[in-house]
Amino acid sequence: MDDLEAARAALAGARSIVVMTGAGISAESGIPTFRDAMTGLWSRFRPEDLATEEAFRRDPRAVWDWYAWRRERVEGVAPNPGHRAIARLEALAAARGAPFLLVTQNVDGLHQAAGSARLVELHGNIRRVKCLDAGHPAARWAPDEHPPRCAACGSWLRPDVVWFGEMLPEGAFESAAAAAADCGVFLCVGTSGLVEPAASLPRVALRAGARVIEVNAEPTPLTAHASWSLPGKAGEILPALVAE
Ligand code: BJW
Repeated sequence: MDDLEAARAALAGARSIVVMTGAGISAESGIPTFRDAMTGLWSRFRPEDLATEEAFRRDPRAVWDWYAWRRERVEGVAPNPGHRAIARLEALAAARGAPFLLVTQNVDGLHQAAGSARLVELHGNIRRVKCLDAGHPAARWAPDEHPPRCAACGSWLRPDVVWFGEMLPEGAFESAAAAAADCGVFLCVGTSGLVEPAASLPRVALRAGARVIEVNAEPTPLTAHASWSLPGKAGEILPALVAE
């Protein structure tokens, strides 16, 4: 039995499943990853210049415009076969009564668009906007302001994503960690495993005795510890891994 076969059998019979995804799963939908040398968003921009509250306070226009550009890009793309395979995995798990949780670091909403329902967004969602001071959600804003102001309190609007140095959404990490500590199989897809605390989740699963499957185009710090490492593109491997 090769690794794909063995991993497929483990997934099909798992008593419970946690899937964690990163930017790699959306790469084949046309969304640049963060750290890939040639195409990563931050090969052109330094993250510390854009994805922190300090950066936003220093240059609110540049940060707002960068996220506006990315939001537009996200709204113009569709889920790929990798996203759809994960939604199918959730349906198959539900059909046999196995608990399932998808934990995504992505802010693009493509898992929901593919039909995933049981999911936790660790780093927020770029399609939502809230105000900087009070977190008031905003559904519309003045398009000619960069950034616009909150209608409720007048503070700047910002994307509802988690920047470096910020806490994750309340309860998000706790739900993900509890599921990781109690799963039979943990499937980790398209993440470099460099950003904490998300990167700790496969380690939590391994310590609890779960089988860990990694799908990634490149080796990561997890690769040597995974039960099965499946190198390649998520959009090609996941449909084969989740074949009925
Ligand atoms: C493919 C593919 C294909 C390509 N198929 N694969 C412990 C130790 C050290 C530091 C810390 C620590 N704990 C916390 C920190 C600080 C910090 C941190 O982790 N820093 C590191 C850089 C070291 N963490 C935080 O600040 C977090 N908050 C926190 O811990 O709060 C508690 C706290 C608060 C205050 C003080 C102290 C503690 C928050 C982290 C927020 C991360 N936010 C971002 C931006 C979101 C908004 C936005 O979109 O702009 O989230 S950063 C960015 O990285 C984004 C991603 O979700 C995240 C992870 O990236 P990901 O998904 O792994 O993407 P890449 O590009 O890195 O990797 C892509 C992978 O795909 C590659 O492996 C490719 O090979 C692969 N691939 N194509 C399959 N087709």
